[in-house]
Amino acid sequence: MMNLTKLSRYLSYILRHHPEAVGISLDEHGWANVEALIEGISEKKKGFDREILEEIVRTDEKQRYSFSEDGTRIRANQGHSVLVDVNLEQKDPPEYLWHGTAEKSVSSIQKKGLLPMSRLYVHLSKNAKEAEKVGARHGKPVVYRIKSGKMAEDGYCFYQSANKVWLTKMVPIEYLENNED
Ligand code: HQG
Repeated sequence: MMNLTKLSRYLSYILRHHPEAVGISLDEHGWANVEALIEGISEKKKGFDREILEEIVRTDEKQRYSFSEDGTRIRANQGHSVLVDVNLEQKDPPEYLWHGTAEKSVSSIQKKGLLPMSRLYVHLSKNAKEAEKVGARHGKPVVYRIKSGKMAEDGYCFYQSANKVWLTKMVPIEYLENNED
């Protein structure tokens, strides 16, 4: 039995960052050909097949992937470092969103605001609890509350991915609040 969580991570790595790792490419909208992907992965992970891929997509806890309607293509819904346009929906954000980071990034964030770093967008969470989990991936978590409603009023664009993750290009410092403020 293959470890689906590990495989899902590998799929993220391929579909968001390194399609060339399994000898495939993404089109401008982030789509990979399903057959080529399966062939590429199965060269490295014996026994990987369409059934397993479908199970990962169906059961992924954050619904990270989507198949095209005809099932011939697959893409990650968000999180890319590769420059692709996944047809994000532009949407008015709630008054507040949250961002979890690690303590070690705070001094830089206080100077420059939130930047996408290696990804195309800054990822935001819909509540503090979720943000804390995201931050803990990088070290001792620190949670910022973002004045997203005010940002939108001031003309900044917000997007929601197919799996409902809030994204924006950057968050200037004046829209950041944390507990120490
Ligand atoms: C930090 C996961 C220094 C930022 C999660 C973060 C998320 C700065 C790190 C999604 C900075 C980038 C994305 C600045 C931001 N100076 N550091 N000016 N601005 N940073 O992994 O948001 O499970 O690229 O705070 O749940 O942690 O993969 O972004 O700590 O939704 O689907 O730079 O990835 O989803 O790290 O995570 P990341 P993230 P998945």
